[in-house]
Amino acid sequence: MTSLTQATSTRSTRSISCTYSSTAPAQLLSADDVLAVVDFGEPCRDAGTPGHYKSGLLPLQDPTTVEAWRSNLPLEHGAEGGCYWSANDELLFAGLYVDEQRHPSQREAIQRAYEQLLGLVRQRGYPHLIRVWNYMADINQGSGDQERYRQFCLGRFEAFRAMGYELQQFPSACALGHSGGDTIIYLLAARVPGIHFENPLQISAYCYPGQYGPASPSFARATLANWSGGRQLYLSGTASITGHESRHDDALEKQLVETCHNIDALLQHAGKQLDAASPLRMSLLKVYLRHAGQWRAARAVINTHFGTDIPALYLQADICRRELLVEVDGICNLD
Ligand code: 3EB
Repeated sequence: MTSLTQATSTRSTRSISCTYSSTAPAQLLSADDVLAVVDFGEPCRDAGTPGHYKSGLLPLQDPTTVEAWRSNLPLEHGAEGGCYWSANDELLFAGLYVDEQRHPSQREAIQRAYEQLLGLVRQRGYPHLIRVWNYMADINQGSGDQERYRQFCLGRFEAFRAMGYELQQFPSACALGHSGGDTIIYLLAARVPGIHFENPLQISAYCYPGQYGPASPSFARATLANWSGGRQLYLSGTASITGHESRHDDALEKQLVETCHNIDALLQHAGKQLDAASPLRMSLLKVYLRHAGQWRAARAVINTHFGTDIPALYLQADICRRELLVEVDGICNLD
């Protein structure tokens, strides 16, 4: 079994790569090839350093694990319009902490935050979104359409609309609940468009019926980026949903098997569309669990399904639908 983390000295052979690491964020960020570090300690709060994102999620296996994003191309970093960014010739990684207290409502806070991020990516010349990560406190708090996840979806949708993005341009994404602090939104954007994919077993999220909230979630099931150093497929958070309905309420193993089945279907579909010479295989996995105590049970299912060679990070996080216990995302490096 390969170890979860890799040595600090691993230089990327790609214009972007992601590995799990146990090296301290400050040390990682001092290297000239590091685009960004996503830190999983709590709380979610502005670290004051471009490229260092404190997500507020809790790693369940090794508390020191961070996500290290590297590039083999020259990098530039900056802060503007309330956003941090790091970029090379092909792509831009940006993040924004949202202090909801400074806005009349959560919905407006999220809409403004998305408008700032979308404004930044355009202004810097990377208007095409590939992947967005959204982590917020108390994601399931509030009832009916007032639930925080649903209000988040509304704010995000309004921003995409205001900024002129079509449904077909929505990127892959995930939206999860953390243990406390601000909302963080970070993203990967490109100079040229990616290719977005839907899952044949699921209704497109942006077409979910009104029972799930006042605005459908704005994301694609996966996005392919065609970097100079090789193609990458970014998977959205995938859960135990078929059609638009959650399956296997409150049964972890069954939900996870359904989730793996959804990922298989998505990879097969994308592979066929891309005329891939061999079946697409996951290169990196992230497993979000509502209940920390279930991570070993989850790992057993993941290992059976994907084998033990793919680095997998287990995190405690609340899933956006209350009945869901687990969600999985990841990256597939194609060539
Ligand atoms: C789902 O399939 C499960 O709102 O950005 C997965 C990925 C989910 C992204 C989002 C939500 C989001 O609907 C939840």
